[in-house]
Amino acid sequence: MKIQLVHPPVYINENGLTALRPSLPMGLAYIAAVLRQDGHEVGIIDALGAAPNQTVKDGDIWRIGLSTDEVVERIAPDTKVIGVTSMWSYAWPIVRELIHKLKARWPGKPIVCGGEHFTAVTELSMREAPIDFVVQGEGEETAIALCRALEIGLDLTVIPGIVYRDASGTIRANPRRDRIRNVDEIPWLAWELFDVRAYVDNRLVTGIYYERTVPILATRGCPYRTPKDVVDEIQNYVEKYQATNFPFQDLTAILKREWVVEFTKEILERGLKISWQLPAGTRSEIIDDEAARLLVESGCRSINLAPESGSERTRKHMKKMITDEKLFRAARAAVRNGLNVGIFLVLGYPTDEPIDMRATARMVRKLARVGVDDVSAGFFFPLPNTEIYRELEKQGLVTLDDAFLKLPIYVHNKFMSPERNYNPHMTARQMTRWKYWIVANFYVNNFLFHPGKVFRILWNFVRGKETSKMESFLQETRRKFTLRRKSRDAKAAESGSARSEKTVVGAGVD
Ligand code: B12
Repeated sequence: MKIQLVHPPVYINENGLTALRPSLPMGLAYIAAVLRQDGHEVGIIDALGAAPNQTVKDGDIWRIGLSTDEVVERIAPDTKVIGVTSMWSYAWPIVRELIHKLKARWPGKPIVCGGEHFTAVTELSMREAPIDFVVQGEGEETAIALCRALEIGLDLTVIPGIVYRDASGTIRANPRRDRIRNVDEIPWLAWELFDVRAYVDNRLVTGIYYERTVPILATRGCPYRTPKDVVDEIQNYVEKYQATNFPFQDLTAILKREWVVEFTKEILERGLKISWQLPAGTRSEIIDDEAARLLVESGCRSINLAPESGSERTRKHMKKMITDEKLFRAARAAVRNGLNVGIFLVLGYPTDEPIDMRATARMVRKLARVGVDDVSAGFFFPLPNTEIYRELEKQGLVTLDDAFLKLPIYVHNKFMSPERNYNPHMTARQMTRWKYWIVANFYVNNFLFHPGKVFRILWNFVRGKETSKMESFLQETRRKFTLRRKSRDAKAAESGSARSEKTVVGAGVD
């Protein structure tokens, strides 16, 4: 059966302070692999990969990728099922628009949706868009079962993991499917159906930019793939695509020490000359001198620690188990062994008071002195279907509308705005001041205590290289600046030639 899988366009916040951008859709590439293996003909319409430089202003942010109309037009008429992925709820207004257009243009083709967004806010998605099926959670087994059922007309009520409309239009949810236990048996991703190069060349990658990049996933919730299987996959990309850099996409890729040791040894034994990174938060309990040394020897370049706050009280509210002692032990070991270390902070959690912000400022000063490289301070936003969301909902502070869903795209804005502030103890303006104060505390101390870093950053800026988030930020700023200048020049040239054409025409008339 012919199935068309769609990676929709997404929002991007060009005004944000960070270089955080969307990247390759791993979920869709996994689904493509299993459906192909099951005998289907799978086509991909990747709005981002097909037009990585196409940005259009939409309110105070931008859309990136093919337009929704362009996506709809690319659907092959003989397609039997359309699959749509969405990882982020903030992209819902675009995805919803796309689904409406898909249904209007291709009313007979069932639309199957999957990804973290659809799993988190299934009901709202089904209510607001003409979706036929949502696949909840891990999608491989459910997608196979559903597509088989659609192909030969089997009973849908027995397929775990799907939400659908019955004959009367009522939304029905079947029981959830168990997680895949033998994760090594999941086929590797079908990257050959995507333009991976387009992502890499346009810096649509996670982590620090080291060119030939392919993302990697080591876990599926709790189950870990065996280190051998992960390294086999890496080696395959090295041989097939001459890839050299592998950012892990797992929320916490390394939880188990033995896993890290075995993984790094496997890379070293095979003599793979690669770089790899842990862009999401890493459990600091794992990082001691020995672990950090193994990480560096096997090519790990950067890790991130996620204390989120310097205040023990706030961390307790967030249910963050990290202690200062473990955080600093990990930071020291990582820095000593030559890893690039970033720190993630969330500012303005509803319980945060000025005293907590001061504690965060104190913590980042100390981390800067230890030699940590970067700090990333985002404003707090509640995600739908989380505990804090339900608490705020009870207090009547949140409504599940577009403005709310779009909040995360603004977390790295230059300024906090009053309507996005969920903190009753500080105004948006105060929050903004705290952000700059905390970031300044970090970098001033960092540069004072490690003046060599200033020269490294400048030198890398000049030669267009990046080894830290600050350097990525500078390269990204330069890139934006050059793009803007080019588009200004092109517009000026266009209006110039239009003017001279007019003059020529005018001359003719004369
Ligand atoms: C890696 C990652 C990133 C990477 C980006 C990777 C990328 N490809 O673009 C980075 C670091 C850039 C990132 C950033 C952000 N992220 Co993020 N990220 C993740 C993370 C850790 C893993 C995603 C992943 O690749 N998973 C692996 C794949 C295989 O799983 P999957 O996508 O879920 O796919 C499976 C199923 O969903 C399903 N499926 C998926 N698609 C389809 C399609 C069909 C047709 C079917 C049938 C099934 C199906 O099958 C797949 C295989 O089992 C998730 C956490 C998580 N648990 O998923 C958060 C997560 C997706 N991120 C989240 C958020 C909020 C963000 C940010 C908005 C945070 C912020 N404000 O800074 C930013 C936005 C960045 C931006 N664009 O500006 C939230 C989204 C919640 C929501 N409802 O919106 C998540 C869920 C984490 C969380 N806190 O709960 N992120």
